[in-house]
Amino acid sequence: MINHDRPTFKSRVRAQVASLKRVKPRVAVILAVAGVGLLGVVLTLTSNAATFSAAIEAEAGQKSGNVAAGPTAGASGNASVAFGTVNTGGGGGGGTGGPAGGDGPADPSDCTQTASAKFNWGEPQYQSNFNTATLDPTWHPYGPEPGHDKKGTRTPEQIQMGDGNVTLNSDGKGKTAAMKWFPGQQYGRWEVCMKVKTGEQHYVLLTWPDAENWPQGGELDFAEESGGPNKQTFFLHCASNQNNNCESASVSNDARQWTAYALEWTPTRTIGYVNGKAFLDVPHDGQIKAPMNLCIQLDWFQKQTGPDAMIVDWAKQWPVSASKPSTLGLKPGEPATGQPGDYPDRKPRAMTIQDMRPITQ
Ligand SMILES: [Ca+2]
Repeated sequence: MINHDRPTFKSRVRAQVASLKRVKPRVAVILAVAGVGLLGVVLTLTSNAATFSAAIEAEAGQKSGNVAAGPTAGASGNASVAFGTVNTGGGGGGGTGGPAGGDGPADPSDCTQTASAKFNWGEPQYQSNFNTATLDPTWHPYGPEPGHDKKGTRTPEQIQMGDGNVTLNSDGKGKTAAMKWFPGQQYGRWEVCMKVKTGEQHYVLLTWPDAENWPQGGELDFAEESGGPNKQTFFLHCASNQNNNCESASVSNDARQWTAYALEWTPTRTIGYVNGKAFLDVPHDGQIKAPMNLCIQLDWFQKQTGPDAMIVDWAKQWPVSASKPSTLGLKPGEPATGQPGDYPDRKPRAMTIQDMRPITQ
C-alpha cells in the first residue's frame, strides 16, 4: 500500500482496522585477511568513529548512495564504520545470478526467531546488514518528494545509519522516509528484522511491482501497521481484483520489540510470518505474475505525533525454484519514487541485474 498516490482505498482500509536503541556489544574489532580473492579488513567501532583514518571514511564514502548521513551517524557514541566489502549473500543462488553484494559484516542479529532459520531457507541471495556508515546503494530512498497522498515529505535526509542498523525517521509532522531494494524478483522469500520507535506513525513492509503498474501489478503488504505498535496486518492486493485487497490477516505483536517479518510468495502459496510463525497462509499467488521489489516505508497519514522511526537490523532475499529475476530496476544509488507519474526519471527501467548492483570487490 501507500507507495503511490493511490486514491482512497488505504485510508478506508485503515479506518476499518483502526482500532532502544539496542546496545550492541560496544567494542568489536574484527580483522579478517584473505590472501586470494576477497581481501577484507573490517573494523567496527561503536565508541568513536572519528578516530578512524580518512582512508576508512573515503572507502565508506565510495559506497554511499544519495543518502545524507543522519545527525548521529559519524558522531561519537553510536556510529559504525566498516572498511571493505564483504559478500554476505550466496551469489547466484537459485539460478538468478549476479553478485551478492552486501554492506558490511553481519553484526549479531537482533531477531532470535526467524522464518528463514525455522524453515531452513539457507543462505540468502541478497542480504543487507546495514553495518556501514552509509546506506548501501542497492537501497533507493524515495525523493525528496511529497509523501503519501502528496502530504508531507519523503526525504533521504530522514534515513540514518548507526549501531549496525538503518533508521527511517519520522518527525511526526510530515517529514518521513521510505526506500526500496533492487533487484526484485517474481516469487521468492524476503525477511526483515525490524522494530519501531513508537508505532504511532504508519510503518509498512511490502513488495511493490517493479513495473509500477498498481493495481494491476498487485501489492504484498506483509507487515503493515493497523493498530499502532501492537497490531500488524498482511494485505494481499490481488492483481485481478480492482478493489485490490483480496486477502488479509492480522497479528498481535509489539512492533517496538525486534521482530522478524517474512514473506514467502510462490505460484501456489503466499505466507506471512512474524518471528517464524505464519499468520497469513493462502493457496495462491494473488494472480501477481511479474517481479516485485521490497519496500520499507514510514508513511504519514497526517497524524501529528512525536518522532517515530523504523529501525532495521537486516533484510534478506531468497529466490525459490519458480523465481524469475527482475528486468526493471535502478542503478546503484539512484533515487526512487512513490510517484512515477511526477518523477519518471526515478521509475524503474529496463536493465540487467549487474546494472542494478554496485561493483563488489
Ligand atoms: Ca545490522
